[in-house]
Amino acid sequence: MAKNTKPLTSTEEWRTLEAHYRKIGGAHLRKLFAEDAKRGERMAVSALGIYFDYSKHRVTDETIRLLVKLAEAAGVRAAAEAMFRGEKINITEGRAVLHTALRAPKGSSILVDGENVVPRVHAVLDRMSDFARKVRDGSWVGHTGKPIRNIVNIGIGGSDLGPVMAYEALRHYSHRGLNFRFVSNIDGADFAEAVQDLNPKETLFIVASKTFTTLETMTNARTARDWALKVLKDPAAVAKHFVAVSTNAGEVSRFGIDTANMFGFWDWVGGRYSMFSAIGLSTMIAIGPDNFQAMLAGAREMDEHFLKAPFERNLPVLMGLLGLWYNNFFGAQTIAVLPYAQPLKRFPAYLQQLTMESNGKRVTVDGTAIDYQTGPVYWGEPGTNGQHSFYQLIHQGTKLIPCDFIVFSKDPNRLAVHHDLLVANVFAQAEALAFGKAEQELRREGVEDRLVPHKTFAGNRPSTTMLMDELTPSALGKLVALYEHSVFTQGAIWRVNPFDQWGVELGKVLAGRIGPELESETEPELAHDSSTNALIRRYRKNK
Ligand code: G6Q
Repeated sequence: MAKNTKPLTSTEEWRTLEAHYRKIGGAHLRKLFAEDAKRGERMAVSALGIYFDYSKHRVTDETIRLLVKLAEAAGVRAAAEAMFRGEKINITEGRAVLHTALRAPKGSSILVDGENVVPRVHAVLDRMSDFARKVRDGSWVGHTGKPIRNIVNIGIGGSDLGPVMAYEALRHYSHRGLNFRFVSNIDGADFAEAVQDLNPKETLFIVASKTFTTLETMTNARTARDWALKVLKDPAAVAKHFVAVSTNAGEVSRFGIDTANMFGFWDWVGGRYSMFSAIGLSTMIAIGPDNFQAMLAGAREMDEHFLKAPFERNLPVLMGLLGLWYNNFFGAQTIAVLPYAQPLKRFPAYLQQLTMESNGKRVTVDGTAIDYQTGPVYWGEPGTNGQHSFYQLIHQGTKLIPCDFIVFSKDPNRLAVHHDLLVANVFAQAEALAFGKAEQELRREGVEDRLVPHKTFAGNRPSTTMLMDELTPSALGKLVALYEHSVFTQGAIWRVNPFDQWGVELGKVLAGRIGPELESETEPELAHDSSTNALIRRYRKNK
């Protein structure tokens, strides 16, 4: 990463953007569109089958030029190259960051500590494919000889959110004879509900955990083993009903899973960047090895685009810069991700981890406290559902919420009536947000005076519309890599390390202390604050 001597907000590029914001920050999209009849076509980039329309953003050509200069000055290109090369850019954990190697083509070479990791990636992919085929065609049978019909993925965080999201997104491509369930929460309700209608003789558990020590996952895995053995009786059944995805062979075999049924990955794959590794085993079983390869190929195309395309036509860079523009200059606190595609219903949740765990940081890579805003809050729900819920605030509330609309031209279900209406709605929302409805228009329509303020839409609410062809495995790969690299772009400019997550540790440590205090038979001596002490006492009394 480029050595930065000046604080970010004192750099010439930042200062110029501040001045530019003062000049154009208040400009209305109505005016920007009125002044330039071609704006809607000009401010759109078409790449890799994604039509990325950013014309409804509060930017001019000059804004984009200045933002691109900021990215260049921040050394985004060199930083990306260093990541792709396998340099140990995750310096707080001393690790390379190589989720891109997971989709590198056979025959290429990426060195970590002098060793080419690409053959290892493909060796695991081959083993996964072999296993997935056997489960899919019924030749992998359970302990009693019955084929597997249910796959339960047990994992949490990065070992859950990607797999669930991808399964839901690509359900159309999934093996319809197999049921997929995902268990993550330590709350026993999650496991109990997931298996309540399943037969252990036909059920395969994938225990997905990089460390194989995560409290939630190991607790759920042990409960799953007890649940299965209650019916299957013989401990040898574990080998047929449990497989592991992990980097920790020792813990896997201690659990009783044959390491022949373990699919590995490596410390240079971060949890939230791991859905294309063996963590995607459930995805591969669902959609089949060929579709999984197509998903990897889609992500790879986006990797190449990110590395090569000029910044003003580079989708991840543009997306990152637009987010930064509102976050740092307009003071926007959140970004709404609104897929007009029901299969992407878990995409916002997946993105929350990707974006917020990555860039929710308060110090720079070298440990200096930051005095500007870093990662915004991401949230969202699929359209059109959100329209009947929270869109009111986006249209008429007091907060500025840039929106990412994601929509596809084709509907694999071929329910044309539905699809036209779905698409009409997303286009309408972006239009309404940008242009609103002015007072004069309402008066012309004869709206009563007292209602005019309530019915006015100020507009000037920014959004990106991403129009893609169809939600295929390849399209999903592109979309995920698009957001991954946009997070990277922002992280490089904000000078943070997007690849660690120390902020999740403190709570784990404190829970480890409180757990025994809740369980203990005798009254424990409590040394927390008075609020926590009172809560513990009340719970102990009532449980
Ligand atoms: C992601 C985080 C975190 C992690 C989970 C599960 O980047 O590291 O969400 O994925 O805590 O960890 P294990 O896979 O080790 O169980």
